[in-house]
Amino acid sequence: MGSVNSPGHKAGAQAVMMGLDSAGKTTLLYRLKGYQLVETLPTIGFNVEPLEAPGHVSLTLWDVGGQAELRASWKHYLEGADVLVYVLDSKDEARLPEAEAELKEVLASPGMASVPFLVLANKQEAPGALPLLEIRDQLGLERFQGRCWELRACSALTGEGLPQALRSLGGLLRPRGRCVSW
Ligand SMILES: Nc1nc2c(ncn2[C@@H]2O[C@H](COP(=O)(O)OP(=O)(O)OP(=O)(O)O)[C@@H](O)[C@H]2O)c(=O)[nH]1
Ligand SMILES: [Mg+2]
Repeated sequence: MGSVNSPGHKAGAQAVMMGLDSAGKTTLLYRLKGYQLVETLPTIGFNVEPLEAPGHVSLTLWDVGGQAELRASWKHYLEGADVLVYVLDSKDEARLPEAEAELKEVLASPGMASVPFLVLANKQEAPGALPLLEIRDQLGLERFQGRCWELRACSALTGEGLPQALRSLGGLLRPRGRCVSW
């Protein structure tokens, strides 16, 4: 059973968004809601919003704070998750190994073996952002061949790639058909 403040408690499709601090999760959440760009503060705890994905897919998107000291609580949000959204800062190459290690740990958590995941390479408009191919290789995403996952490029700042990200999210939540990775 989930706690009151976790996806396990809610009805409908539950999407849980994680990633290192400053990856752009909260900015993404509010951009996906169609809000004006807002100045964010590091998230302590979580933000949550209902969303509609294409194909009449209603979901609840949980945006969980990513600072190192908060990551021990991530497991509580995974309970009841139907899809994981993992956000990366594409211009933070130095912390890509840390992001990869955290993703690996999340995917190895109890109950996550059959949960599909969407990796969003955010901040793609920023100078020096790593291209998608390089991110795929550095994260070693190819080794997840038995799972359902997708990798998308986006920018929460410009809005580029967000409709595609939402479409991917809806697709991953539909009953399993073919899994397209990217
Ligand atoms: N250049 C650029 N900056 C972005 C983008 N998305 C977010 N940012 C900036 O990145 C910083 C961190 O964004 P947040 O949305 O607060 O990051 P977060 O992942 O929610 O961080 P935590 O809550 O600490 O886990 C802010 O200054 C945002 O304006 C983007 O697509 N491009
Ligand atoms: Mg945040």
